[in-house]
Amino acid sequence: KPIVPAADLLSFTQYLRGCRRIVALLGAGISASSGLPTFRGAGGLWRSHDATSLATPEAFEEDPGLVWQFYSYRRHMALQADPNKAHYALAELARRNENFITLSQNVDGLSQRANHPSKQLHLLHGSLFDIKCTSFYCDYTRSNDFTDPIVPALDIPKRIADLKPSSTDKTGEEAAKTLGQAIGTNNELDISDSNVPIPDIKEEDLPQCPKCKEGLLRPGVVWFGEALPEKTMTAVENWIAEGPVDLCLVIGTSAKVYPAAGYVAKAREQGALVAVCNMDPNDTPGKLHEGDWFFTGDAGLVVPEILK
Ligand code: BJW
Repeated sequence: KPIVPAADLLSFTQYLRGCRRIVALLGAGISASSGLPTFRGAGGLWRSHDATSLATPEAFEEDPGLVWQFYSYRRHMALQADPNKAHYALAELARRNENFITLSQNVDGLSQRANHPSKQLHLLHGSLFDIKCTSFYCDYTRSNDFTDPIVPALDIPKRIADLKPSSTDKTGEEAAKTLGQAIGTNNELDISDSNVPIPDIKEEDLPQCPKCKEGLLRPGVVWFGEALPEKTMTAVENWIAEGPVDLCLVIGTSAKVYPAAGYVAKAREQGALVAVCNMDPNDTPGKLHEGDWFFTGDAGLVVPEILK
């Protein structure tokens, strides 16, 4: 059953047919349709922590064990999730039109797993499956590491389950008590639930740099206050500046984080009309202009319908 109002769908598809250069900005909402949590609003809490407060160098500095548990959980969830019809529709658009690029703020690998042509996919905030050294003096990185968990100490469900109820370790007793309630329908322990006690992890048990043998490893994502990958920014900015841009799709993002959100205004400067797809009708990238579109609803349903 179509969910987009017929008149909007008609005007959009007519315009789309005449478009040459198109850019899409993706946010966590597109992957919410695949069951992954967003950052802001409902679902933006991990245990009792605001997800954005964990995505900072300061949080890692203060408690690398906690931040690694957050990312280990997110890596696991992303690997369990499947790309949805919106990821596939965008990948298909990229195959049909070499003048279409996707700018993804997401780190979950779902666009790649939907076979989005990689030359047309720019990862603004890195990837959960890239790993790098935290040492200022070390340049160690590795990509596409899908090991889950990345080190045995981050196999939290197993560590908790291994703890005996008779243990004198307080974490063990508490864990054993809540274990029954915390195991979800897929028989997995949900460590995003703050009622499930998680152990402190010793720094030496966290992922260590094999090159410098001094630094801790960290996820290859872009945290607040960090620069986006320079090559990616240059490629995106050059592509937009070449102009004209006919259309900017803004899908499942609150468009509050810069420089990513700023690319919408840059596309507008090159003539683009903007089409937003979001569950929340208030989440627009600035004011909408005459001729723009707002498609309210689940990206997993709306995007395949408007790109059909
Ligand atoms: C659905 C749906 C469904 C739900 N269907 N829709 C200019 C002005 C002001 C501030 C700044 C500025 N320039 C820079 C800043 C500072 C800062 C910033 O932007 N702060 C703002 C918050 C004010 N930016 C930075 O720090 C950036 N770095 C930088 O600028 O560096 C400068 C520098 C230069 C040289 C040297 C050093 C520094 C870096 C930003 C990095 C952001 N990182 C994170 C974490 C990534 C890793 C990880 O995933 O853990 O990126 S934070 C988080 O926010 C994540 C996301 O990619 C990003 C955006 O969030 P997103 O995707 O929009 O998610 P939500 O949750 O906000 O929204 C979801 C939306 O989906 C909602 O609208 C829902 O309604 C909707 N939705 N279900 C459709 N089913």
